[in-house]
Amino acid sequence: LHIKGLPYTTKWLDLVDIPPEMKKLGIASREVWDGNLNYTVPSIFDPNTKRAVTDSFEIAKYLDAEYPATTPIVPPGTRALQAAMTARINEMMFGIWPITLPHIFATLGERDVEYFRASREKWFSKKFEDIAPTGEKHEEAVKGFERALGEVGGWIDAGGPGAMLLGGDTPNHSDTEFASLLIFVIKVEAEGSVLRKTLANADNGRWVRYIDVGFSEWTKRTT
Ligand SMILES: N[C@@H](CCC(=O)N[C@@H](CS)C(=O)NCC(=O)O)C(=O)O
Repeated sequence: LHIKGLPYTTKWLDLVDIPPEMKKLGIASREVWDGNLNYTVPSIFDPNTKRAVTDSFEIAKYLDAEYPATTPIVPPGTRALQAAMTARINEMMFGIWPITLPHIFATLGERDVEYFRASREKWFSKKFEDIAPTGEKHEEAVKGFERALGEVGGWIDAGGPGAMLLGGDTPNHSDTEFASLLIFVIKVEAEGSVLRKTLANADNGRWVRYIDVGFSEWTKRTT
């Protein structure tokens, strides 16, 4: 919405309020992440068309179609490619997600604590305290993250000399997914943590520049 310059207001939700709010908008239950979730954010309600749309890729495609005079997020011919890129970015996210779970847990509001513990224990079939990897498994996950950063860097470089973003000069949907992952790591991990250090130092600091150059304008807004 920022990239397109479309005005909006945000309704922040506790996790436990996501299903009832989505139902209220008329969004159907669906199987997300192997059926571990049925309702997710982001979702939008467009007062112009009275339509509710869930899933970030679907939202991006909807906005491109409904507001064709705005910057396209999924330009023609890039759907398949962006589906592949976002699948890899999600895989990258799931590689480090177990490390971040205890830190997410520490930020939760009181109403979400019980839900978060129970849902993640079911998801991983493990006691919550045993989900985050330790020792070699932790190191492997961090190395995988570093490798994946390099991989995404290679995709950007394949865009030609001077390319800063996956979308070239303007962010595309894959950039928003990737930047969200990086910003998530920065917000949820403590400064000086292995993941934060990896992110800051990998590929000669290119990811700090990526967020600054590509996304700082949009990440300032928190409401
Ligand atoms: N493919 C979906 C994934 C959305 C998703 O997983 N959202 C998470 C938060 S980032 C969520 O809504 N979680 C709800 C919960 O954990 O109950 C998208 O791109 O929108």
